[in-house]
Amino acid sequence: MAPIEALVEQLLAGNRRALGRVLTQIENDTPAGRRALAALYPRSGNAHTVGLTGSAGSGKSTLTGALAREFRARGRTLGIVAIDPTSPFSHGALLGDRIRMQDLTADPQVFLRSMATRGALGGLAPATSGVVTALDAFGKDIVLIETVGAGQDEVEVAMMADTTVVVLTPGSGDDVQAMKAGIMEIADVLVVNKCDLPNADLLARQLRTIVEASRSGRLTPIVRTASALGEGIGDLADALEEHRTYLGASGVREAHRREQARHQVLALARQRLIDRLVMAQGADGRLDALVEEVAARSLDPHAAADALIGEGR
Ligand SMILES: Nc1nc2c(ncn2[C@@H]2O[C@H](COP(=O)(O)OP(=O)(O)OP(=O)(O)O)[C@@H](O)[C@H]2O)c(=O)[nH]1
Ligand SMILES: [Mg+2]
Repeated sequence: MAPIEALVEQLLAGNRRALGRVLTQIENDTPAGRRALAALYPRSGNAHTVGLTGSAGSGKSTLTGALAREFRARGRTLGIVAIDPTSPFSHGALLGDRIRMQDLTADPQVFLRSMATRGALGGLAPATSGVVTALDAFGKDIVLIETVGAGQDEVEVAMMADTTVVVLTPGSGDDVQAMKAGIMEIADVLVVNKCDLPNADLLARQLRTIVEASRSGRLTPIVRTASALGEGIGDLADALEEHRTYLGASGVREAHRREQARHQVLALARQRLIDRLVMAQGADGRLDALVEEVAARSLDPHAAADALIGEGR
């Protein structure tokens, strides 16, 4: 058996080291990584995938760590994907509760993978969905995905997770505006974090008004937490489990997964087409020539793009 296939077998048998090695191949998008994904994909789809998004510093990492501990206390196994250079376990020690955090990092039922964004435009590394698939196929009950607060990645998170959590904090004024601008569409659960700070009640009330005004079907729950203090984490875990139940009972999950599949296939196809084009046109210098003309204002960008894909001109 080829090495990657053997690793996939070991992964499916529960070998953490094999999982780690397969993840590296998937992250680097190697041919072996693609073969691994092809083998793992049919074995995935059982985990509850939960994406956490929100502005920088809103407490996503602290919340992820606290949630992981809560779910472990409920007997669930976890995969955690942190699209972030910092570990979710490096924060949240306001109470000096380092011992429990060490319990979590040492817990064989928790698998944490940190990924760099590698300068991709959104906050999600391109290989994230593959990493989530592998953790899912490995048999984790829940996969938590923490993104960097890049503003543009919310939709990408929603396209990857069963349940999307949007984390807001009091006193960061633009948050409510952002809600109106469409975060509401992707939020399955809203979190007002840092509830120990002033104006948390005000923010929660504002959100309630927006949620009720834009209601279509299910009422988006608003959960108050103070992740660094471990407050409200049980309520958040309850809200996530309720959403999972709702997805299963309503048929919404199938519709959502179909939408995700379409998004993913098109995104990958788009990337492949662009790569192919750039490789072909870049090789004979045509791309560079067009770029020069556009930079010199002798050709407009639309005409250059048409020329690049072989239309017009
Ligand atoms: N007052 C207060 N501070 C908190 C709370 N939760 C987190 N913080 C603090 O907020 C800061 C940011 O927390 P993180 O968990 O790193 O936030 P993040 O959203 O992951 O940050 P980025 O990944 O950098 O976007 C840290 O200093 C935390 O200690 C809370 O409940 N109350
Ligand atoms: Mg973080």
